[in-house]
Amino acid sequence: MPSLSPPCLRGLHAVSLRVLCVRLAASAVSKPVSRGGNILTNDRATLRFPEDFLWGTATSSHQVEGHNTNNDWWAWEQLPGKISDGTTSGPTADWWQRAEEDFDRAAALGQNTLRLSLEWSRIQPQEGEWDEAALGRYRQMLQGLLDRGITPMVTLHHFTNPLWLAEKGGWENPEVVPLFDRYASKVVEELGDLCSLWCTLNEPLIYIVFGYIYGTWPPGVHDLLRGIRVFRNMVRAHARAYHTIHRLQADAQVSIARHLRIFDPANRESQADRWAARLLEYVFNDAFLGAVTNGRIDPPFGFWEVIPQAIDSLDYIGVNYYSRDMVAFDITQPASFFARRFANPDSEFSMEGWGEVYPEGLYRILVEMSGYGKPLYITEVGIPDNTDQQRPSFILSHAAATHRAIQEGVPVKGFYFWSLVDNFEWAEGYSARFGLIDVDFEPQARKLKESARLYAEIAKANAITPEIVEKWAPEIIDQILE
Ligand code: IFM
Repeated sequence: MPSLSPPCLRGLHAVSLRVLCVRLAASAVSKPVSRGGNILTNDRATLRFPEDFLWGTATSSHQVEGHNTNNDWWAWEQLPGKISDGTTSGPTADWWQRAEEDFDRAAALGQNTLRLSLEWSRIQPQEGEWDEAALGRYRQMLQGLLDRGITPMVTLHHFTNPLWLAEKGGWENPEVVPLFDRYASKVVEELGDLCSLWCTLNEPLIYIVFGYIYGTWPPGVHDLLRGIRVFRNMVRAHARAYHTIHRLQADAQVSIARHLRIFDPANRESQADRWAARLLEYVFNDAFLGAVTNGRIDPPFGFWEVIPQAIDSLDYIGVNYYSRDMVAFDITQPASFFARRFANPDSEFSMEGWGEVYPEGLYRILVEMSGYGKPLYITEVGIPDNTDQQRPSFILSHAAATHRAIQEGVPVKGFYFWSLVDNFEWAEGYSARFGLIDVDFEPQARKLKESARLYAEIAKANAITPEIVEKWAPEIIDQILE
């Protein structure tokens, strides 16, 4: 698709230049200035993080609140065959009643931030109708976090839509732009005194790919053109809400939590594989970020259309990082942008079907994203691990990758592990557990996993010490500590 090259490469040259500067700066100084540092203990370096670094966890309303019956996901779950393990979200972690109990646990674990999302369908159960009690409950939750010394980060849209919105076409309908703006402004008017870190949208490309291309999430569509419509409306909705939030709150920090993946060519010698990997990287990682930074919607999402409101509409970049895909060119897969994706067979894997464990990828993404010249928050990083065997070394290796980026001058401000508690994992139901805290959903019983204790040691020390690594994952000490 040669028509892609000119605009996407133009955007990239500016970013790549800044990435190069970060790398040159890192190689020119032996020690970083006033950021995290290295201190030698027992012949191994302790990796210290910047003083005001945020350590926390991320969640989303539908995955933890329970009984969100008024949204499109609830309706979808009730359809036979939609959830792989046959479950429905049901009460999930019951945060609508008992979030504060888990906030206590987060605070005891040394976490000083928590990312949660608001459920639009609770706040606005019908078009034009606000539920003051629901807003009151969110007030209570946010105040509860602040009372525990936990800084909230609030996401406005994390995959679920009120039924009334879904019925009028959801994100395909351009009306969603003013509707989302109204919702955002109501939230900031009501809750803005309790929070200044905002994510308008969570993982827009994941939402589009699963809902409109694979069709495994609501609305269950297989239609790239309809997905493109959603992309454009999401850019517009984000841009408009960005300005509204800033009008209402001078010190707001507003962004999007972007799921960013590494796409590496299966065969680096193959020009076709390199091209296919680059194309996926552009479509999945870069196009949306390009639109909300330079305001331009490029092919295949639009024809170099400029949306002035979208220009420079990110105050920071929210990075959700999970894994990498190896990419081989495949002429038979035009609908997948001529790409066949698979996990690197020579690597460590997480649970079947969830791909490779690749901490280097987080470092690479952070360096790449630093090219946008904005602060970065790792708004999610996590692993499905039902036995908690891999999670401790995963946390250590990904925190170390973050430290490495900070050492090189990348302005990473916080690390939100996905997730605080086990919760409803969308089309996988309860078959994939991501929590630091084990939840037995029937009696609503909690049990700290070992990885929660490890994460607490890092958060409380604001560092990765040799003792921590020796205790929790000695097998990777040589990889992460000098
Ligand atoms: O559970 C999801 C979350 O809702 C969005 N990011 C990825 C997580 C794990 O799949």
